[in-house]
Amino acid sequence: MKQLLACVLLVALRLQLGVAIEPENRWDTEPAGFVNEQIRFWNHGQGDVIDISEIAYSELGTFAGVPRVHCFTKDLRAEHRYDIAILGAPLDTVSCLPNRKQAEMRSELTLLMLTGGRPGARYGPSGIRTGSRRKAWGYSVFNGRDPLRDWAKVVDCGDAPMTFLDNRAAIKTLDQAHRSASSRPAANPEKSSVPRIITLGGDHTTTLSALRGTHANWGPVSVIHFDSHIGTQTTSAPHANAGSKPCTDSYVMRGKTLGTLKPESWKTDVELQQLMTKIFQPYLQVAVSRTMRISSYPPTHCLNLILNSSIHAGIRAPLVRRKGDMRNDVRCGFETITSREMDKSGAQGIINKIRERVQDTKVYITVDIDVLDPAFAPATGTPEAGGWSTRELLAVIEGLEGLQVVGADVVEVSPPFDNHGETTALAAAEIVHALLDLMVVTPVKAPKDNTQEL
Ligand SMILES: [Mn+2]
Repeated sequence: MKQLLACVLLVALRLQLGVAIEPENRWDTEPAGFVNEQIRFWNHGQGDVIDISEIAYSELGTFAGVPRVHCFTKDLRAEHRYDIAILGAPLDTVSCLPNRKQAEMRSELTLLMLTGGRPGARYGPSGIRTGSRRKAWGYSVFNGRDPLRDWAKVVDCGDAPMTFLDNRAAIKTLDQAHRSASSRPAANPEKSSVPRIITLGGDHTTTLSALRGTHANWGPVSVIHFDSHIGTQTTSAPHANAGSKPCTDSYVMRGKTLGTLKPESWKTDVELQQLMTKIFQPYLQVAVSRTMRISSYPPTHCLNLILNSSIHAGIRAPLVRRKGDMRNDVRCGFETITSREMDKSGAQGIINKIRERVQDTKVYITVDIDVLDPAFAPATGTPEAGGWSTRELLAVIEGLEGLQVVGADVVEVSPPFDNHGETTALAAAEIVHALLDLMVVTPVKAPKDNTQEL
């Protein structure tokens, strides 16, 4: 009761002396960004001119309000340099093969189909940016860091120009966009030699381009793959019998879907063949030697962009083949953590398992938003009930601090299916922010060989 009285008295006193309270006393530490601007507005008097020259939150909607930079220009002057870039990949390839006959045709379109259930991932980049409006500043209560006020220059490249009329052209332009955005000197050469990219999908096809771009600068990587689907099933006849499901799953994880095409079918599409040759040839030798060591699986099936130390986490979607899918998955270099392991070992157990798997290799983290339960991420192409909460996933990601993260993405966000509270967009933005934090806290330098041409 005494405390209540004291509070009332204090409030009354403050109201009376309101004008005497210095604005700077409102804050313990230096306010920043949005807060600064708010103070500017609060403090203005009649006739004052408000300085709007440094207003940050009224810009066009880049991710977390970071500067927009033209990342596809050949102009490499300082203003076009950065350390970490957000790159939108607005693509969804929704068609699935309706019958066996078409499956047997193995058109290249088969290879690039991802989102089987709900289209709309092409709006993912703008949706995630919208969800990031309140991420412009702020120190984490968990680790005390703010990745946007640290050493790294973080920028938003906008979206790669991806046509929805031709998947091959779309992927090619995304390849180019990744190459361009990541093949320039970084802004802080003492910390990082070339920029690292966080891609906003787009469906999971977009990960292939990102992995190609990552490989070009960093070599093969361990992939930490958060998803409800394993994504390594073959795009062959079985999926003609199983509805849209396998289409959903057979995205081009580490080039695997392309890799499972029979060589003779490559010849049906010269352009695709050239594309594959061009892309895969430089690191075939690495891939073959690794593949040969891990299994007798034909090297043509595993043209690794990734290392045999990759791992899925959050898996729960049904398999097409009772045992064959997982057998194939192991051959492709993956270990699997199912969604229910969260109940048994908790976030820390999962963190330990991932760390044990990837060791000190360079890692690429790909987050399919459907790793979350549809309660936390309803807006996605292929929702699977029984997933992790947003908090659980964020805890796992944050637990990966210290790993050498050289690339990342958040894919399969389909804003047309989000709710009014933008639940999925908020979760996705938070995840991107967490990935960004991992990159900032652990700078990684590219091998010298890969930056000579810059
Ligand atoms: Mn998925």
